[in-house]
Amino acid sequence: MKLYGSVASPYVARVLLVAKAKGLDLPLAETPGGGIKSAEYLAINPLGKMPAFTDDQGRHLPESVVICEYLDETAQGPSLMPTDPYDRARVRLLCRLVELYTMKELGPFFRNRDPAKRNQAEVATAREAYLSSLKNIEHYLGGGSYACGDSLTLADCVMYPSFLTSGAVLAAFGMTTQFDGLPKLTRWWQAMSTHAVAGPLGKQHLDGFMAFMNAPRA
Ligand SMILES: N[C@@H](CCC(=O)N[C@@H](CS)C(=O)NCC(=O)O)C(=O)O
Repeated sequence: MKLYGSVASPYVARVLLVAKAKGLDLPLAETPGGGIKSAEYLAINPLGKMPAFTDDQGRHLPESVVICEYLDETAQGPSLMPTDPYDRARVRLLCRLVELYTMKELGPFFRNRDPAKRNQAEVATAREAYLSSLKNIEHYLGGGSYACGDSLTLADCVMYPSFLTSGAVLAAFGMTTQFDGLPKLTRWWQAMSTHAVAGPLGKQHLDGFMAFMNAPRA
């Protein structure tokens, strides 16, 4: 069993967080052929993105949330899905809101992170959409410490690295307090930052992401 990719990627970090929360040893592997667009890697993941996962039978899976669900269903350790069907739906919904809106709206910020080449109109539109995605997540968060209750679920594992990444990107735009006026997200952030497994994994991800952001570009 192995995971291809780098902990600097929020999509990879969410899978690593699921594995750690399950108590599963999931080693990170270098992408073969020198990168995610190489013929060797595309044979494993034709989407040409990280992560990709290979199970014990040598079968491959792309897409981080799909991998997270597969690990939750197949590995020993505490289930990361609630038992109540509505709560399960809410976990899937939160994962989807992060995926379809929050992370999508981060794209324009990431592309415009160089102030000298910034498209202000594109950033202004993304800012509205990004903040609106946060309000929707706030709406569906539960009343417990974590996203859906008082123990970790897949939603927490997907959300946490995503918001670490977005926090780092948005800081460059003066948006240093993502969760202002969003009490449930504020409380959730505190719980995640101090969680015994999520806290250290989150730090590892953020260190890697900052190194990636600060690396000199050609
Ligand atoms: N929906 C994918 C997104 C993965 C993704 O976009 N990964 C980035 C790294 S953070 C990547 O590989 N980008 C390269 C590319 O899109 O060409 C997932 O959840 O696994």
